[in-house]
Amino acid sequence: MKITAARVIVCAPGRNFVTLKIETDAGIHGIGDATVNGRELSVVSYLQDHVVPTLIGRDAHAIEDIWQMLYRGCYWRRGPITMAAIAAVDVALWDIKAKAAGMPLYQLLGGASRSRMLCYPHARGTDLPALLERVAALRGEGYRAIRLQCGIPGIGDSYGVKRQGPGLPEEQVWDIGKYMRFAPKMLQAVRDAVGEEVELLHDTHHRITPIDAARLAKEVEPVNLYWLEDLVPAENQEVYRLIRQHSVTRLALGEIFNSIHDCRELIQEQLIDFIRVTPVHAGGITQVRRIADFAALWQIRTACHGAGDMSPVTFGAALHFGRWVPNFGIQEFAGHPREAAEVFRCAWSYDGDGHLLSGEAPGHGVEIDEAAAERFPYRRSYLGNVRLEDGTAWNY
Ligand code: EZ4
Ligand code: CO
Repeated sequence: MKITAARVIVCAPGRNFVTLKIETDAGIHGIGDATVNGRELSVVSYLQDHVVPTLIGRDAHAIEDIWQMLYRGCYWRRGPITMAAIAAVDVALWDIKAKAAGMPLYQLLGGASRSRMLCYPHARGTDLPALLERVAALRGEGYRAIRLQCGIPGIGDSYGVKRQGPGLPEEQVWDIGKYMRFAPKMLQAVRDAVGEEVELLHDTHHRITPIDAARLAKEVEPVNLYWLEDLVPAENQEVYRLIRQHSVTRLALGEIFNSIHDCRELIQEQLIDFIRVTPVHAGGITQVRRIADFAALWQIRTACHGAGDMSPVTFGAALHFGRWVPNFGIQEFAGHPREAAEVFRCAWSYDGDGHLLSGEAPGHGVEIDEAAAERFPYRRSYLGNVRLEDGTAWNY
Protein backbone atom coordinates (compact mmCIF):
# COMPACT_ATOMS: atom_id res chain seq x y z
CA MET A 1 0.00 0.00 0.00
CA LYS A 2 1.75 3.14 -1.22
CA ILE A 3 1.33 6.72 -0.08
CA THR A 4 0.06 8.67 -3.09
CA ALA A 5 -0.67 12.09 -1.60
CA ALA A 6 -0.53 14.05 1.63
CA ARG A 7 -1.88 17.49 2.36
CA VAL A 8 -2.24 19.85 5.27
CA ILE A 9 -5.64 21.27 6.18
CA VAL A 10 -5.69 24.39 8.36
CA CYS A 11 -8.98 25.51 9.84
CA ALA A 12 -10.33 27.49 12.80
CA PRO A 13 -13.72 26.17 13.91
CA GLY A 14 -13.64 28.22 17.11
CA ARG A 15 -9.85 27.81 17.32
CA ASN A 16 -7.01 26.84 14.99
CA PHE A 17 -6.37 23.21 14.10
CA VAL A 18 -3.76 21.78 11.72
CA THR A 19 -4.57 18.39 10.23
CA LEU A 20 -2.52 16.16 7.93
CA LYS A 21 -4.38 13.87 5.54
CA ILE A 22 -2.47 11.00 3.91
CA GLU A 23 -3.90 9.08 0.93
CA THR A 24 -2.89 5.68 -0.44
CA ASP A 25 -3.24 3.70 -3.65
CA ALA A 26 -5.57 1.32 -1.79
CA GLY A 27 -8.12 4.12 -1.53
CA ILE A 28 -7.64 4.27 2.24
CA HIS A 29 -6.75 7.57 3.88
CA GLY A 30 -5.78 8.56 7.40
CA ILE A 31 -5.55 11.80 9.35
CA GLY A 32 -3.25 13.14 12.07
CA ASP A 33 -3.26 16.30 14.19
CA ALA A 34 -0.28 18.71 13.97
CA THR A 35 -1.59 21.63 16.04
CA VAL A 36 0.95 23.60 18.09
CA ASN A 37 -1.08 26.35 19.75
CA GLY A 38 0.15 29.83 18.80
CA ARG A 39 2.78 28.51 16.33
CA GLU A 40 0.47 26.63 13.96
CA LEU A 41 1.89 27.74 10.62
CA SER A 42 5.43 26.61 11.41
CA VAL A 43 4.21 23.00 11.49
CA VAL A 44 2.25 23.59 8.27
CA SER A 45 5.44 24.66 6.52
CA TYR A 46 7.49 21.88 8.13
CA LEU A 47 5.06 19.32 6.77
CA GLN A 48 4.27 20.85 3.38
CA ASP A 49 7.72 22.07 2.45
CA HIS A 50 9.89 19.37 3.99
CA VAL A 51 8.03 16.19 4.99
CA VAL A 52 5.28 15.56 2.44
CA PRO A 53 7.67 15.35 -0.58
CA THR A 54 9.61 12.55 1.19
CA LEU A 55 6.47 10.50 1.90
CA ILE A 56 5.12 10.03 -1.61
CA GLY A 57 5.65 6.48 -2.89
CA ARG A 58 6.56 5.02 0.52
CA ASP A 59 4.86 1.95 2.01
CA ALA A 60 2.07 3.29 4.24
CA HIS A 61 2.42 0.22 6.48
CA ALA A 62 6.04 1.06 7.38
CA ILE A 63 5.10 3.26 10.35
CA GLU A 64 8.20 2.55 12.42
CA ASP A 65 10.58 3.02 9.52
CA ILE A 66 8.99 6.32 8.50
CA TRP A 67 9.07 7.53 12.13
CA GLN A 68 12.76 6.67 12.43
CA MET A 69 13.53 8.22 9.05
CA LEU A 70 11.84 11.52 9.97
CA TYR A 71 13.45 11.59 13.42
CA ARG A 72 16.99 10.56 12.51
CA GLY A 73 17.20 11.82 8.94
CA CYS A 74 16.56 15.50 9.59
CA TYR A 75 19.60 15.68 11.91
CA TRP A 76 17.90 18.45 14.02
CA ARG A 77 16.19 16.11 16.45
CA ARG A 78 13.30 16.77 18.82
CA GLY A 79 11.60 20.10 19.49
CA PRO A 80 7.86 20.84 19.43
CA ILE A 81 7.57 21.65 15.72
CA THR A 82 9.53 18.63 14.46
CA MET A 83 7.81 16.25 16.85
CA ALA A 84 4.30 17.55 16.06
CA ALA A 85 5.01 17.04 12.36
CA ILE A 86 6.26 13.49 12.99
CA ALA A 87 3.21 12.89 15.22
CA ALA A 88 0.81 13.93 12.46
CA VAL A 89 2.39 11.49 10.01
CA ASP A 90 2.52 8.73 12.64
CA VAL A 91 -1.12 9.07 13.75
CA ALA A 92 -2.35 9.27 10.13
CA LEU A 93 -0.40 6.06 9.30
CA TRP A 94 -1.78 4.23 12.36
CA ASP A 95 -5.24 5.34 11.23
CA ILE A 96 -4.57 3.90 7.77
CA LYS A 97 -3.14 0.62 9.10
CA ALA A 98 -6.10 0.06 11.40
CA LYS A 99 -8.60 0.89 8.65
CA ALA A 100 -6.78 -1.54 6.33
CA ALA A 101 -7.10 -4.21 9.03
CA GLY A 102 -10.76 -3.30 9.50
CA MET A 103 -10.12 -2.79 13.21
CA PRO A 104 -10.32 -0.01 15.77
CA LEU A 105 -6.79 1.22 16.47
CA TYR A 106 -6.67 -0.10 20.06
CA GLN A 107 -6.86 -3.64 18.66
CA LEU A 108 -3.60 -3.15 16.78
CA LEU A 109 -1.88 -1.80 19.87
CA GLY A 110 -2.67 -5.00 21.79
CA GLY A 111 -6.39 -4.96 22.45
CA ALA A 112 -8.52 -3.37 25.16
CA SER A 113 -7.26 -3.19 28.73
CA ARG A 114 -10.46 -1.38 29.77
CA SER A 115 -13.85 -0.50 28.37
CA ARG A 116 -13.82 3.25 29.09
CA MET A 117 -11.41 5.97 30.17
CA LEU A 118 -11.81 8.11 33.31
CA CYS A 119 -11.69 11.78 32.27
CA TYR A 120 -11.70 15.22 33.87
CA PRO A 121 -13.14 18.50 32.60
CA HIS A 122 -12.12 21.98 33.75
CA ALA A 123 -14.11 23.99 36.26
CA ARG A 124 -13.14 27.66 36.07
CA GLY A 125 -14.53 30.44 38.17
CA THR A 126 -13.78 34.14 38.33
CA ASP A 127 -14.16 33.71 42.10
CA LEU A 128 -14.84 30.92 44.58
CA PRO A 129 -18.69 31.03 44.48
CA ALA A 130 -18.59 30.92 40.66
CA LEU A 131 -16.15 28.00 40.79
CA LEU A 132 -18.36 26.05 43.23
CA GLU A 133 -21.34 26.61 40.96
CA ARG A 134 -19.40 25.27 37.98
CA VAL A 135 -18.20 22.23 39.96
CA ALA A 136 -21.80 21.43 40.93
CA ALA A 137 -22.88 21.71 37.27
CA LEU A 138 -20.12 19.32 36.15
CA ARG A 139 -21.06 16.87 38.91
CA GLY A 140 -24.57 17.03 37.45
CA GLU A 141 -23.13 15.97 34.09
CA GLY A 142 -21.69 12.84 35.70
CA TYR A 143 -18.01 13.82 36.05
CA ARG A 144 -16.11 12.11 38.87
CA ALA A 145 -12.85 14.02 38.47
CA ILE A 146 -12.67 17.81 37.99
CA ARG A 147 -9.82 20.29 37.48
CA LEU A 148 -10.17 23.46 39.54
CA GLN A 149 -8.96 26.88 38.37
CA CYS A 150 -10.06 30.09 40.01
CA GLY A 151 -9.54 33.83 39.69
CA ILE A 152 -7.20 35.09 42.42
CA PRO A 153 -8.27 38.01 44.64
CA GLY A 154 -6.18 41.08 43.91
CA ILE A 155 -5.10 39.94 40.45
CA GLY A 156 -8.52 40.45 38.96
CA ASP A 157 -10.46 38.19 36.68
CA SER A 158 -9.10 34.67 36.35
CA TYR A 159 -5.41 35.26 35.66
CA GLY A 160 -6.17 38.96 34.82
CA VAL A 161 -6.34 39.88 31.15
CA LYS A 162 -5.43 43.05 29.22
CA ARG A 163 -5.99 43.01 25.46
CA GLN A 164 -3.17 44.32 23.23
CA GLY A 165 -5.10 44.43 20.01
CA PRO A 166 -6.87 42.01 17.69
CA GLY A 167 -4.80 38.93 16.89
CA LEU A 168 -2.00 39.83 19.31
CA PRO A 169 -1.12 38.19 22.63
CA GLU A 170 -3.05 39.30 25.71
CA GLU A 171 -1.06 40.72 28.62
CA GLN A 172 -1.82 38.86 31.85
CA VAL A 173 -0.79 39.75 35.40
CA TRP A 174 0.53 37.23 37.91
CA ASP A 175 1.59 37.35 41.54
CA ILE A 176 3.12 34.36 43.31
CA GLY A 177 2.33 35.58 46.84
CA LYS A 178 -1.35 36.20 46.11
CA TYR A 179 -1.63 32.82 44.45
CA MET A 180 0.15 31.05 47.34
CA ARG A 181 -2.17 32.63 49.92
CA PHE A 182 -5.32 31.83 47.97
CA ALA A 183 -4.81 28.45 46.27
CA PRO A 184 -4.79 26.17 49.38
CA LYS A 185 -7.93 27.85 50.74
CA MET A 186 -9.67 27.57 47.39
CA LEU A 187 -8.84 23.87 47.03
CA GLN A 188 -9.92 23.11 50.62
CA ALA A 189 -13.20 25.01 50.12
CA VAL A 190 -14.06 22.88 47.10
CA ARG A 191 -13.13 19.70 48.97
CA ASP A 192 -15.42 20.74 51.84
CA ALA A 193 -18.24 21.37 49.38
CA VAL A 194 -18.02 18.15 47.35
CA GLY A 195 -16.96 15.57 49.95
CA GLU A 196 -14.34 12.83 49.74
CA GLU A 197 -15.50 10.90 46.67
CA VAL A 198 -14.82 13.43 43.90
CA GLU A 199 -11.29 13.49 42.43
CA LEU A 200 -9.97 17.07 42.39
CA LEU A 201 -7.07 18.27 40.24
CA HIS A 202 -5.21 21.56 39.99
CA ASP A 203 -2.78 23.02 37.41
CA THR A 204 -0.24 25.64 38.55
CA HIS A 205 0.96 26.14 34.98
CA HIS A 206 4.67 26.52 35.80
CA ARG A 207 4.01 29.78 37.64
CA ILE A 208 5.66 29.40 41.04
CA THR A 209 9.18 28.80 42.36
CA PRO A 210 10.61 25.43 43.49
CA ILE A 211 10.38 26.10 47.23
CA ASP A 212 6.87 27.56 46.91
CA ALA A 213 5.95 24.47 44.91
CA ALA A 214 7.23 22.25 47.72
CA ARG A 215 5.28 24.32 50.23
CA LEU A 216 2.06 24.20 48.21
CA ALA A 217 2.30 20.44 47.70
CA LYS A 218 2.83 20.01 51.45
CA GLU A 219 0.10 22.43 52.46
CA VAL A 220 -2.61 20.82 50.33
CA GLU A 221 -1.97 17.26 51.52
CA PRO A 222 -5.19 17.26 53.62
CA VAL A 223 -7.22 18.11 50.48
CA ASN A 224 -6.10 14.79 48.96
CA LEU A 225 -5.84 16.08 45.40
CA TYR A 226 -5.72 13.61 42.54
CA TRP A 227 -2.71 15.69 41.50
CA LEU A 228 -0.94 19.01 41.33
CA GLU A 229 0.18 19.73 37.76
CA ASP A 230 3.10 21.68 36.27
CA LEU A 231 4.27 23.32 39.49
CA VAL A 232 7.52 24.65 38.01
CA PRO A 233 9.12 24.44 34.56
CA ALA A 234 11.00 21.17 34.17
CA GLU A 235 13.92 22.09 31.95
CA ASN A 236 15.95 21.41 35.06
CA GLN A 237 14.41 18.21 36.35
CA GLU A 238 16.45 18.24 39.55
CA VAL A 239 14.14 20.85 41.06
CA TYR A 240 11.46 18.17 41.32
CA ARG A 241 13.62 16.36 43.89
CA LEU A 242 13.15 19.30 46.22
CA ILE A 243 9.37 19.21 45.83
CA ARG A 244 9.28 15.45 46.33
CA GLN A 245 11.34 15.67 49.53
CA HIS A 246 8.64 17.76 51.15
CA SER A 247 5.36 16.22 50.09
CA VAL A 248 3.37 13.12 49.18
CA THR A 249 0.88 15.04 47.00
CA ARG A 250 0.69 13.30 43.62
CA LEU A 251 2.43 15.24 40.84
CA ALA A 252 1.69 15.42 37.10
CA LEU A 253 3.97 16.85 34.45
CA GLY A 254 4.86 16.65 30.80
CA GLU A 255 2.25 18.26 28.52
CA ILE A 256 4.96 20.32 26.82
CA PHE A 257 7.46 17.46 26.53
CA ASN A 258 8.10 16.19 23.03
CA SER A 259 10.57 13.39 23.59
CA ILE A 260 11.16 10.44 25.87
CA HIS A 261 14.41 12.15 26.85
CA ASP A 262 12.45 15.09 28.32
CA CYS A 263 10.99 12.84 31.01
CA ARG A 264 13.73 10.28 31.58
CA GLU A 265 15.04 11.58 34.94
CA LEU A 266 11.58 12.45 36.21
CA ILE A 267 10.41 8.92 35.54
CA GLN A 268 13.41 6.89 36.61
CA GLU A 269 13.83 8.89 39.81
CA GLN A 270 10.08 8.57 40.43
CA LEU A 271 9.71 12.32 40.81
CA ILE A 272 6.23 12.34 39.25
CA ASP A 273 3.15 10.12 39.42
CA PHE A 274 1.51 10.94 36.08
CA ILE A 275 3.14 11.61 32.72
CA ARG A 276 1.11 14.03 30.57
CA VAL A 277 2.58 13.51 27.08
CA THR A 278 -0.02 13.23 24.35
CA PRO A 279 0.32 11.90 20.78
CA VAL A 280 0.31 15.25 18.96
CA HIS A 281 3.14 16.88 20.90
CA ALA A 282 5.27 13.84 21.63
CA GLY A 283 5.85 12.12 18.32
CA GLY A 284 2.61 10.22 17.89
CA ILE A 285 1.47 6.83 19.13
CA THR A 286 4.88 5.36 18.29
CA GLN A 287 6.76 7.40 20.88
CA VAL A 288 4.00 7.90 23.45
CA ARG A 289 3.61 4.17 23.92
CA ARG A 290 7.38 3.86 24.46
CA ILE A 291 7.19 6.55 27.14
CA ALA A 292 4.23 4.75 28.76
CA ASP A 293 6.08 1.41 28.80
CA PHE A 294 9.13 3.11 30.33
CA ALA A 295 6.93 4.85 32.95
CA ALA A 296 5.25 1.55 33.81
CA LEU A 297 8.54 0.25 35.24
CA TRP A 298 8.04 2.77 38.08
CA GLN A 299 4.24 2.38 38.21
CA ILE A 300 3.79 5.90 36.82
CA ARG A 301 0.47 6.31 35.02
CA THR A 302 -0.53 8.09 31.81
CA ALA A 303 -2.60 11.28 31.68
CA CYS A 304 -2.71 12.56 28.11
CA HIS A 305 -2.96 16.33 27.79
CA GLY A 306 -6.46 17.11 26.56
CA ALA A 307 -6.94 20.87 26.52
CA GLY A 308 -9.06 22.39 23.72
CA ASP A 309 -6.05 22.85 21.44
CA MET A 310 -5.63 19.04 21.22
CA SER A 311 -7.82 18.54 18.18
CA PRO A 312 -10.61 15.94 18.06
CA VAL A 313 -8.13 13.87 15.99
CA THR A 314 -5.67 13.77 18.89
CA PHE A 315 -8.52 12.70 21.16
CA GLY A 316 -9.24 9.81 18.81
CA ALA A 317 -5.59 8.73 18.96
CA ALA A 318 -5.29 9.31 22.73
CA LEU A 319 -8.46 7.37 23.51
CA HIS A 320 -7.40 4.32 21.49
CA PHE A 321 -4.02 4.56 23.19
CA GLY A 322 -5.84 4.87 26.54
CA ARG A 323 -8.04 1.88 25.76
CA TRP A 324 -4.91 -0.26 25.41
CA VAL A 325 -2.21 1.18 27.68
CA PRO A 326 -1.93 -1.00 30.82
CA ASN A 327 -0.80 1.89 33.06
CA PHE A 328 -3.61 4.28 32.10
CA GLY A 329 -4.37 6.97 34.69
CA ILE A 330 -6.81 9.58 33.44
CA GLN A 331 -7.60 11.62 30.30
CA GLU A 332 -8.00 15.41 30.39
CA PHE A 333 -11.17 16.50 28.59
CA ALA A 334 -11.50 20.28 28.34
CA GLY A 335 -13.93 20.13 25.40
CA HIS A 336 -13.87 21.78 21.97
CA PRO A 337 -15.61 24.82 20.50
CA ARG A 338 -19.11 24.02 19.25
CA GLU A 339 -18.09 24.64 15.60
CA ALA A 340 -15.45 21.88 15.75
CA ALA A 341 -18.26 19.33 15.46
CA GLU A 342 -19.07 20.76 11.99
CA VAL A 343 -15.57 19.90 10.76
CA PHE A 344 -14.59 16.74 12.68
CA ARG A 345 -16.78 13.62 12.84
CA CYS A 346 -15.81 11.54 15.88
CA ALA A 347 -16.51 7.95 16.87
CA TRP A 348 -15.32 8.75 20.40
CA SER A 349 -17.78 10.16 22.92
CA TYR A 350 -18.48 11.07 26.54
CA ASP A 351 -20.60 8.42 28.25
CA GLY A 352 -22.44 10.79 30.61
CA ASP A 353 -20.87 9.00 33.58
CA GLY A 354 -17.37 10.45 33.98
CA HIS A 355 -15.69 8.42 31.23
CA LEU A 356 -14.79 8.69 27.54
CA LEU A 357 -15.41 5.89 25.02
CA SER A 358 -13.03 5.26 22.11
CA GLY A 359 -15.75 3.98 19.78
CA GLU A 360 -15.38 0.87 17.61
CA ALA A 361 -14.92 2.42 14.15
CA PRO A 362 -11.89 1.19 12.17
CA GLY A 363 -8.84 3.45 12.62
CA HIS A 364 -8.90 6.12 15.32
CA GLY A 365 -12.45 6.95 14.37
CA VAL A 366 -12.10 10.65 13.50
CA GLU A 367 -12.75 12.07 10.03
CA ILE A 368 -12.40 15.62 8.69
CA ASP A 369 -14.96 17.29 6.40
CA GLU A 370 -12.70 19.36 4.15
CA ALA A 371 -15.53 21.43 2.65
CA ALA A 372 -16.68 22.36 6.14
CA ALA A 373 -13.09 23.15 7.15
CA GLU A 374 -12.93 25.77 4.37
CA ARG A 375 -15.74 27.69 6.02
CA PHE A 376 -13.44 28.34 9.02
CA PRO A 377 -10.24 30.00 7.77
CA TYR A 378 -7.10 30.30 9.92
CA ARG A 379 -6.86 33.27 12.28
CA ARG A 380 -3.58 34.24 13.88
CA SER A 381 -3.80 33.72 17.60
CA TYR A 382 -1.50 33.48 20.61
CA LEU A 383 -1.31 32.34 24.18
CA GLY A 384 -0.99 35.28 26.58
CA ASN A 385 2.08 37.14 27.78
CA VAL A 386 2.24 36.72 31.53
CA ARG A 387 3.95 39.42 33.61
CA LEU A 388 4.52 39.97 37.29
CA GLU A 389 2.94 43.14 38.68
CA ASP A 390 6.22 45.07 38.21
CA GLY A 391 6.29 44.13 34.53
CA THR A 392 8.72 41.21 34.67
CA ALA A 393 8.03 38.63 31.95
CA TRP A 394 6.89 35.33 33.51
CA ASN A 395 5.86 31.83 32.45
CA TYR A 396 2.60 31.32 30.56
O1 EZ4 B 1 -2.36 25.84 28.71
O2 EZ4 B 1 -2.97 23.53 26.05
O3 EZ4 B 1 -3.59 21.19 31.23
N1 EZ4 B 1 -3.83 21.93 30.33
C1 EZ4 B 1 -3.19 23.07 30.06
C2 EZ4 B 1 -3.60 23.78 28.79
C3 EZ4 B 1 -2.48 24.57 28.13
C4 EZ4 B 1 -2.78 24.78 26.66
C5 EZ4 B 1 -1.64 25.52 25.96
O4 EZ4 B 1 -1.85 25.57 24.59
O5 EZ4 B 1 -2.31 23.47 30.78
O6 EZ4 B 1 -4.73 24.57 29.02
CO1 CO C 1 -1.64 21.79 32.07
